[in-house]
Amino acid sequence: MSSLNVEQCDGVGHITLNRIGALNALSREFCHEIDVALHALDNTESVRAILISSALKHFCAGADIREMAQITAEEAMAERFTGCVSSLSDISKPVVVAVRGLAAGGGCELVEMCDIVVAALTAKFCHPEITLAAMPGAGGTQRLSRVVGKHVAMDLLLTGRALSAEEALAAGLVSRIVPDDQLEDVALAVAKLVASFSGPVTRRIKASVNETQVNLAAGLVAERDRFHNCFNEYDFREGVSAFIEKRSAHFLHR
Ligand code: CO8
Repeated sequence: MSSLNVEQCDGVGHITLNRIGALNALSREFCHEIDVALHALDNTESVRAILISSALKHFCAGADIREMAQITAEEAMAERFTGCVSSLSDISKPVVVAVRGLAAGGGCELVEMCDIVVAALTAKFCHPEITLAAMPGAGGTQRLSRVVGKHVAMDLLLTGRALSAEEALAAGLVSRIVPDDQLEDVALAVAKLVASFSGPVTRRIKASVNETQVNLAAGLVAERDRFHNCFNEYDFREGVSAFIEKRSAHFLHR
């Protein structure tokens, strides 16, 4: 079965994440597949809005920790590895995301790159990178802080705690909350509504809103460099090993 399903309907290009067995963890291969699908839809004239959802119980468990355990610091730097879909924030068309279950780490960064966030009532949002002695590398420190403000962002990033859908709505990370059994229908209806409006204008609105993100590009580069430094550290190797071995991490603070 494919790990990605792409459909088109009424001006909406719909990508369904379906990497079974790893909760949509963002391996390099999976990220590449998503990147290719996103660009194909961005370049398809009949598509005026994109919807991303998950076929699994969780939206996305973040970067693929098993894969990252194999990557050296040199490889991470050379590849500009972020453990995340890199091109989502460059997509010119509006992107709606439907979040069910957990959006964790790189999965939460994907949500932060989208434009309208529809969450199931039981959805949760977190940045647990700190529990691995890691940090966001694809915009988590940058976009999250701009959306929810410094103090909520620091709480999430430094403690790893999850926000409920209601807390995420109050903090501005989520656009709207719907009952779990209505998630896909409502998110698709939102995407179809956006797609029913003038494509050039919705793209201009998106570009204009994104221009409010002052200094985002420089912040993303600085964050990525700091993220790559994690790969050189003992605690990071211990953190990812502990996850894989299903045990608590014992950090030495170096
Ligand atoms: N990568 C690889 N495999 C994963 C991941 C992941 N991120 N998350 C879950 N899996 C695997 C599990 O190992 C498990 O595999 P198996 O059945 O073979 O043991 C399978 O998916 C199902 O997972 P669980 O049994 O744990 O499912 P639960 O419903 O009990 O729990 C959770 C779901 C809460 C999502 C739990 O799986 C979890 O905590 N996952 C890790 C979440 C996380 O820490 N994400 C952040 C990753 S780091 C990141 O995204 C940003 C980049 C930071 C870089 C550095 C990090 C190393």
